[in-house]
Amino acid sequence: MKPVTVHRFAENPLLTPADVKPSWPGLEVACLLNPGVFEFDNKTWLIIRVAERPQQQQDRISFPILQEGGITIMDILKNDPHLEAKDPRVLRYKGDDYLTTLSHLRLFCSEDGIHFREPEGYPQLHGEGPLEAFGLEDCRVTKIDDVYYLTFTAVSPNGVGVGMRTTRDWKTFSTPSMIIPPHNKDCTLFTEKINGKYYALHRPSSVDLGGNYIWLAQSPDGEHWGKHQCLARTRAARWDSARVGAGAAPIKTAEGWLEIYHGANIHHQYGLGALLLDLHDPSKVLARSEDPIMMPEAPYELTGFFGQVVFTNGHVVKGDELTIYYGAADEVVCAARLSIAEILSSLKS
Ligand code: MAN
Repeated sequence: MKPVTVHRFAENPLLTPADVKPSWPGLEVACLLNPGVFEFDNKTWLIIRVAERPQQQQDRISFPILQEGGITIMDILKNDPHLEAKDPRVLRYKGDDYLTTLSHLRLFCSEDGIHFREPEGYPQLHGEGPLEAFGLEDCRVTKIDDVYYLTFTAVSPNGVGVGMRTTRDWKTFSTPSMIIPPHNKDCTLFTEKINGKYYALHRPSSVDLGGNYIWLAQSPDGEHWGKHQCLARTRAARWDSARVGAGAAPIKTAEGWLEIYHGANIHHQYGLGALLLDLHDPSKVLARSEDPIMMPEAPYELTGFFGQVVFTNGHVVKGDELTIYYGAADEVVCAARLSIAEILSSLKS
Protein backbone atom coordinates (compact mmCIF):
# COMPACT_ATOMS: atom_id res chain seq x y z
CA MET A 1 0.00 0.00 0.00
CA LYS A 2 1.28 3.49 -0.91
CA PRO A 3 2.11 5.35 2.32
CA VAL A 4 0.04 8.42 3.17
CA THR A 5 1.87 11.56 4.29
CA VAL A 6 0.81 12.67 7.75
CA HIS A 7 1.72 16.26 8.63
CA ARG A 8 1.54 16.46 12.40
CA PHE A 9 1.09 20.06 13.55
CA ALA A 10 4.35 21.63 14.75
CA GLU A 11 2.28 23.07 17.66
CA ASN A 12 1.33 19.58 18.96
CA PRO A 13 0.11 18.94 21.54
CA LEU A 14 -2.48 21.68 21.03
CA LEU A 15 -4.03 21.20 24.48
CA THR A 16 -2.85 19.36 27.59
CA PRO A 17 -4.50 18.75 30.99
CA ALA A 18 -2.60 21.75 32.40
CA ASP A 19 -4.59 24.05 30.06
CA VAL A 20 -7.95 23.07 31.53
CA LYS A 21 -9.52 23.90 34.89
CA PRO A 22 -11.15 21.04 36.84
CA SER A 23 -14.94 21.04 36.81
CA TRP A 24 -15.32 20.21 40.49
CA PRO A 25 -13.38 21.17 43.64
CA GLY A 26 -11.13 18.33 44.78
CA LEU A 27 -10.67 16.91 41.29
CA GLU A 28 -7.78 17.37 38.89
CA VAL A 29 -7.75 16.99 35.12
CA ALA A 30 -5.84 13.79 34.40
CA CYS A 31 -6.34 13.57 30.63
CA LEU A 32 -7.81 15.30 27.61
CA LEU A 33 -9.03 12.87 25.02
CA ASN A 34 -10.55 12.29 21.62
CA PRO A 35 -12.36 15.49 20.57
CA GLY A 36 -15.39 15.70 18.33
CA VAL A 37 -15.07 18.59 15.86
CA PHE A 38 -17.51 20.96 14.19
CA GLU A 39 -17.73 24.37 12.53
CA PHE A 40 -19.99 26.94 14.17
CA ASP A 41 -20.07 30.73 14.25
CA ASN A 42 -17.16 30.92 11.74
CA LYS A 43 -14.87 29.04 14.10
CA THR A 44 -13.53 25.53 14.54
CA TRP A 45 -14.81 23.90 17.72
CA LEU A 46 -13.62 20.89 19.67
CA ILE A 47 -15.83 19.03 22.11
CA ILE A 48 -13.16 17.45 24.26
CA ARG A 49 -13.48 14.59 26.70
CA VAL A 50 -12.03 15.86 29.98
CA ALA A 51 -11.15 12.99 32.33
CA GLU A 52 -10.83 13.84 36.02
CA ARG A 53 -9.99 12.19 39.31
CA PRO A 54 -8.79 13.28 42.76
CA GLN A 55 -5.08 13.76 43.27
CA GLN A 56 -3.70 10.23 43.78
CA GLN A 57 -2.06 9.11 47.04
CA GLN A 58 0.68 6.50 46.88
CA ASP A 59 -1.11 3.76 48.80
CA ARG A 60 -4.60 4.08 47.30
CA ILE A 61 -6.65 4.52 44.13
CA SER A 62 -9.31 7.24 44.25
CA PHE A 63 -11.85 7.91 41.56
CA PRO A 64 -15.10 9.86 41.22
CA ILE A 65 -18.52 8.60 40.24
CA LEU A 66 -21.64 10.63 39.59
CA GLN A 67 -24.54 10.17 41.92
CA GLU A 68 -27.76 12.02 42.40
CA GLY A 69 -26.83 15.53 43.47
CA GLY A 70 -23.09 15.38 42.73
CA ILE A 71 -19.87 13.47 42.84
CA THR A 72 -18.90 10.67 45.24
CA ILE A 73 -15.24 9.71 45.64
CA MET A 74 -14.39 6.02 45.87
CA ASP A 75 -11.17 5.36 47.75
CA ILE A 76 -9.59 1.89 47.72
CA LEU A 77 -6.30 0.78 49.28
CA LYS A 78 -3.95 -0.61 46.65
CA ASN A 79 -3.29 -3.71 48.78
CA ASP A 80 -7.01 -4.48 49.21
CA PRO A 81 -7.36 -8.14 48.12
CA HIS A 82 -10.70 -7.33 46.43
CA LEU A 83 -9.04 -4.86 44.03
CA GLU A 84 -7.93 -5.80 40.50
CA ALA A 85 -6.18 -2.84 38.85
CA LYS A 86 -3.96 -3.84 35.93
CA ASP A 87 -5.15 -1.32 33.33
CA PRO A 88 -4.76 2.42 34.09
CA ARG A 89 -8.23 3.04 32.59
CA VAL A 90 -10.42 0.52 34.42
CA LEU A 91 -10.51 -1.45 37.67
CA ARG A 92 -12.57 -4.19 39.27
CA TYR A 93 -13.53 -4.07 42.94
CA LYS A 94 -15.58 -6.70 44.75
CA GLY A 95 -16.85 -7.98 41.41
CA ASP A 96 -17.93 -4.57 40.06
CA ASP A 97 -16.19 -2.65 37.25
CA TYR A 98 -15.29 1.05 37.52
CA LEU A 99 -13.40 3.64 35.50
CA THR A 100 -10.34 5.25 37.10
CA THR A 101 -11.42 8.68 35.82
CA LEU A 102 -14.76 10.41 35.27
CA SER A 103 -15.18 12.17 31.92
CA HIS A 104 -17.37 15.04 30.79
CA LEU A 105 -17.44 16.97 27.51
CA ARG A 106 -16.17 20.52 27.19
CA LEU A 107 -16.25 23.03 24.34
CA PHE A 108 -13.21 24.87 22.96
CA CYS A 109 -13.09 27.14 19.91
CA SER A 110 -10.49 28.63 17.62
CA GLU A 111 -10.19 31.09 14.75
CA ASP A 112 -7.14 29.37 13.21
CA GLY A 113 -7.73 25.71 14.08
CA ILE A 114 -4.52 25.67 16.14
CA HIS A 115 -4.99 27.87 19.20
CA PHE A 116 -8.07 26.86 21.17
CA ARG A 117 -9.76 28.57 24.10
CA GLU A 118 -12.77 27.83 26.28
CA PRO A 119 -15.45 30.37 25.34
CA GLU A 120 -17.70 31.87 28.00
CA GLY A 121 -21.41 31.18 28.11
CA TYR A 122 -21.36 27.59 26.80
CA PRO A 123 -22.26 24.72 29.13
CA GLN A 124 -20.13 21.72 30.00
CA LEU A 125 -21.89 18.45 29.27
CA HIS A 126 -21.89 16.10 32.26
CA GLY A 127 -23.44 12.69 32.66
CA GLU A 128 -27.09 12.79 33.68
CA GLY A 129 -29.04 9.94 35.23
CA PRO A 130 -28.24 6.28 35.82
CA LEU A 131 -27.05 5.49 32.28
CA GLU A 132 -24.31 8.16 32.45
CA ALA A 133 -23.06 7.72 36.04
CA PHE A 134 -19.48 6.93 34.94
CA GLY A 135 -19.46 9.83 32.48
CA LEU A 136 -19.49 10.78 28.80
CA GLU A 137 -16.70 9.95 26.36
CA ASP A 138 -15.49 10.36 22.78
CA CYS A 139 -18.22 12.54 21.28
CA ARG A 140 -18.79 12.59 17.53
CA VAL A 141 -20.63 15.57 16.01
CA THR A 142 -22.58 15.39 12.74
CA LYS A 143 -24.46 18.36 11.34
CA ILE A 144 -27.52 17.52 9.26
CA ASP A 145 -29.48 20.54 8.02
CA ASP A 146 -29.24 22.92 10.99
CA VAL A 147 -29.13 20.27 13.74
CA TYR A 148 -25.93 19.04 15.37
CA TYR A 149 -26.18 15.38 16.46
CA LEU A 150 -23.85 14.46 19.31
CA THR A 151 -23.19 10.74 19.68
CA PHE A 152 -20.97 9.71 22.58
CA THR A 153 -20.12 6.83 24.85
CA ALA A 154 -22.40 6.83 27.91
CA VAL A 155 -20.81 4.78 30.70
CA SER A 156 -22.45 3.44 33.85
CA PRO A 157 -22.56 0.29 35.99
CA ASN A 158 -25.16 -0.88 33.44
CA GLY A 159 -22.52 -0.93 30.71
CA VAL A 160 -21.18 1.16 27.84
CA GLY A 161 -23.76 2.41 25.34
CA VAL A 162 -24.28 5.14 22.75
CA GLY A 163 -25.87 8.32 24.08
CA MET A 164 -27.28 11.16 21.99
CA ARG A 165 -28.04 14.81 22.51
CA THR A 166 -28.93 17.28 19.76
CA THR A 167 -28.49 21.04 19.62
CA ARG A 168 -28.80 23.95 17.23
CA ASP A 169 -27.00 26.62 19.26
CA TRP A 170 -24.63 24.70 21.63
CA LYS A 171 -26.36 26.37 24.58
CA THR A 172 -29.51 24.27 24.80
CA PHE A 173 -29.57 20.52 24.26
CA SER A 174 -32.22 17.85 23.86
CA THR A 175 -32.87 15.48 26.76
CA PRO A 176 -30.18 12.76 26.81
CA SER A 177 -31.25 9.48 25.29
CA MET A 178 -29.47 6.16 24.87
CA ILE A 179 -29.89 5.31 21.19
CA ILE A 180 -27.97 2.01 21.23
CA PRO A 181 -27.71 -0.05 24.44
CA PRO A 182 -24.56 -1.76 25.81
CA HIS A 183 -22.14 -2.91 24.78
CA ASN A 184 -21.73 -0.34 22.04
CA LYS A 185 -19.63 2.76 21.28
CA ASP A 186 -17.84 4.58 18.42
CA CYS A 187 -21.09 5.73 16.83
CA THR A 188 -21.18 8.44 14.17
CA LEU A 189 -23.97 9.62 11.89
CA PHE A 190 -23.45 10.18 8.16
CA THR A 191 -23.67 13.84 7.14
CA GLU A 192 -26.76 13.40 4.97
CA LYS A 193 -29.62 10.99 4.42
CA ILE A 194 -29.15 8.24 1.83
CA ASN A 195 -32.28 7.09 -0.02
CA GLY A 196 -34.35 9.00 2.53
CA LYS A 197 -32.82 7.29 5.59
CA TYR A 198 -30.33 8.42 8.23
CA TYR A 199 -27.26 6.17 8.47
CA ALA A 200 -24.79 5.57 11.29
CA LEU A 201 -21.71 3.50 12.01
CA HIS A 202 -21.42 1.88 15.43
CA ARG A 203 -19.39 -0.73 17.30
CA PRO A 204 -21.05 -3.45 19.32
CA SER A 205 -18.79 -5.84 21.21
CA SER A 206 -19.59 -9.48 21.23
CA VAL A 207 -17.79 -11.43 23.92
CA ASP A 208 -18.18 -15.12 23.13
CA LEU A 209 -18.76 -15.19 19.40
CA GLY A 210 -17.83 -12.40 17.00
CA GLY A 211 -15.79 -9.44 18.22
CA ASN A 212 -15.30 -5.67 18.19
CA TYR A 213 -16.46 -4.90 14.65
CA ILE A 214 -17.80 -1.84 12.79
CA TRP A 215 -21.52 -2.04 11.99
CA LEU A 216 -23.93 0.07 9.92
CA ALA A 217 -27.49 1.02 10.92
CA GLN A 218 -30.39 2.93 9.38
CA SER A 219 -33.02 5.16 10.92
CA PRO A 220 -36.15 6.98 9.77
CA ASP A 221 -35.61 9.88 12.22
CA GLY A 222 -31.98 9.87 13.42
CA GLU A 223 -32.96 8.47 16.80
CA HIS A 224 -34.43 5.00 16.30
CA TRP A 225 -31.97 2.61 14.68
CA GLY A 226 -32.40 -0.74 12.93
CA LYS A 227 -31.46 -2.85 9.86
CA HIS A 228 -28.01 -3.43 11.40
CA GLN A 229 -25.28 -4.92 9.23
CA CYS A 230 -21.71 -5.87 10.03
CA LEU A 231 -19.32 -3.87 7.82
CA ALA A 232 -15.74 -4.44 8.88
CA ARG A 233 -14.23 -7.05 11.16
CA THR A 234 -10.85 -7.21 12.84
CA ARG A 235 -8.07 -8.87 10.83
CA ALA A 236 -5.92 -11.54 12.50
CA ALA A 237 -2.24 -10.76 13.08
CA ARG A 238 -2.58 -7.22 11.68
CA TRP A 239 -2.51 -3.68 13.13
CA ASP A 240 -6.32 -3.89 13.56
CA SER A 241 -6.50 -7.43 14.94
CA ALA A 242 -8.15 -6.76 18.33
CA ARG A 243 -10.78 -4.08 17.73
CA VAL A 244 -11.93 -1.58 15.13
CA GLY A 245 -14.25 1.40 15.53
CA ALA A 246 -15.49 4.32 13.44
CA GLY A 247 -13.99 7.78 13.84
CA ALA A 248 -15.87 10.92 12.79
CA ALA A 249 -18.67 11.14 10.21
CA PRO A 250 -17.74 9.59 6.84
CA ILE A 251 -16.45 12.11 4.28
CA LYS A 252 -18.42 12.25 1.03
CA THR A 253 -16.05 11.96 -1.97
CA ALA A 254 -16.70 11.29 -5.67
CA GLU A 255 -15.43 7.73 -5.10
CA GLY A 256 -17.51 6.90 -2.04
CA TRP A 257 -17.87 7.59 1.67
CA LEU A 258 -14.39 7.75 3.18
CA GLU A 259 -14.29 6.70 6.81
CA ILE A 260 -11.19 7.10 8.97
CA TYR A 261 -11.39 4.38 11.61
CA HIS A 262 -9.23 3.23 14.49
CA GLY A 263 -7.82 -0.23 14.89
CA ALA A 264 -6.00 -1.73 17.85
CA ASN A 265 -3.81 -4.80 17.98
CA ILE A 266 -3.50 -7.26 20.86
CA HIS A 267 -0.86 -5.01 22.47
CA HIS A 268 -3.44 -2.17 22.71
CA GLN A 269 -1.55 -0.13 20.13
CA TYR A 270 -4.08 2.17 18.40
CA GLY A 271 -3.60 3.29 14.78
CA LEU A 272 -5.78 4.78 12.04
CA GLY A 273 -6.89 3.36 8.70
CA ALA A 274 -9.57 4.04 6.09
CA LEU A 275 -12.66 2.38 4.67
CA LEU A 276 -14.36 3.37 1.44
CA LEU A 277 -18.12 2.75 1.30
CA ASP A 278 -20.45 2.90 -1.68
CA LEU A 279 -22.12 6.31 -2.00
CA HIS A 280 -25.62 4.93 -2.60
CA ASP A 281 -25.37 1.76 -0.52
CA PRO A 282 -22.87 2.24 2.33
CA SER A 283 -23.20 -1.41 3.33
CA LYS A 284 -20.89 -2.13 0.36
CA VAL A 285 -17.24 -1.83 1.42
CA LEU A 286 -15.30 -0.83 -1.71
CA ALA A 287 -11.83 -0.70 -0.16
CA ARG A 288 -9.96 -0.85 3.14
CA SER A 289 -6.44 0.14 4.18
CA GLU A 290 -4.02 -2.77 4.18
CA ASP A 291 -1.53 -0.89 6.35
CA PRO A 292 -2.35 1.82 8.85
CA ILE A 293 -2.36 5.41 7.63
CA MET A 294 -1.05 6.59 10.98
CA MET A 295 0.48 4.83 13.98
CA PRO A 296 1.77 6.29 17.27
CA GLU A 297 5.21 7.67 16.51
CA ALA A 298 5.69 11.10 18.10
CA PRO A 299 6.82 11.14 21.74
CA TYR A 300 3.44 12.57 22.87
CA GLU A 301 1.72 9.59 21.17
CA LEU A 302 4.04 6.94 22.59
CA THR A 303 3.89 7.86 26.27
CA GLY A 304 1.13 9.33 28.41
CA PHE A 305 -1.81 8.16 30.51
CA PHE A 306 -2.18 5.20 28.15
CA GLY A 307 0.69 5.18 25.65
CA GLN A 308 0.81 4.03 22.02
CA VAL A 309 -2.53 5.58 21.10
CA VAL A 310 -3.67 7.80 18.24
CA PHE A 311 -7.48 8.01 18.27
CA THR A 312 -9.55 10.33 16.12
CA ASN A 313 -13.26 11.09 16.12
CA GLY A 314 -13.28 14.60 14.67
CA HIS A 315 -12.01 16.41 11.60
CA VAL A 316 -12.36 19.43 9.33
CA VAL A 317 -12.45 19.03 5.54
CA LYS A 318 -11.41 21.90 3.25
CA GLY A 319 -11.22 20.76 -0.38
CA ASP A 320 -8.60 18.00 -0.47
CA GLU A 321 -7.24 18.92 2.94
CA LEU A 322 -8.31 16.75 5.86
CA THR A 323 -7.33 18.02 9.30
CA ILE A 324 -7.84 15.34 11.89
CA TYR A 325 -7.92 16.25 15.55
CA TYR A 326 -6.95 13.34 17.73
CA GLY A 327 -6.24 12.15 21.23
CA ALA A 328 -2.61 11.10 21.74
CA ALA A 329 -1.62 8.59 24.42
CA ASP A 330 -5.06 9.20 26.02
CA GLU A 331 -3.67 12.40 27.52
CA VAL A 332 -3.32 15.32 25.09
CA VAL A 333 -5.13 16.73 22.04
CA CYS A 334 -3.23 16.99 18.74
CA ALA A 335 -3.87 17.61 15.05
CA ALA A 336 -2.49 16.41 11.73
CA ARG A 337 -3.13 17.26 8.10
CA LEU A 338 -3.60 14.65 5.36
CA SER A 339 -4.62 14.69 1.70
CA ILE A 340 -7.93 12.99 0.88
CA ALA A 341 -6.72 12.21 -2.67
CA GLU A 342 -3.65 10.52 -1.21
CA ILE A 343 -5.74 8.41 1.15
CA LEU A 344 -8.05 7.37 -1.72
CA SER A 345 -5.10 6.49 -3.90
CA SER A 346 -3.52 4.44 -1.08
CA LEU A 347 -6.71 2.36 -1.01
CA LYS A 348 -6.24 1.43 -4.67
CA SER A 349 -2.63 0.29 -4.53
C1 MAN B 1 -11.03 2.86 23.94
C2 MAN B 1 -11.74 4.13 24.35
C3 MAN B 1 -11.00 5.36 23.88
C4 MAN B 1 -9.53 5.29 24.21
C5 MAN B 1 -8.94 3.99 23.67
C6 MAN B 1 -7.48 3.80 24.05
O1 MAN B 1 -11.24 2.62 22.59
O2 MAN B 1 -11.87 4.18 25.74
O3 MAN B 1 -11.54 6.48 24.51
O4 MAN B 1 -8.85 6.38 23.63
O5 MAN B 1 -9.66 2.91 24.22
O6 MAN B 1 -7.32 3.71 25.43
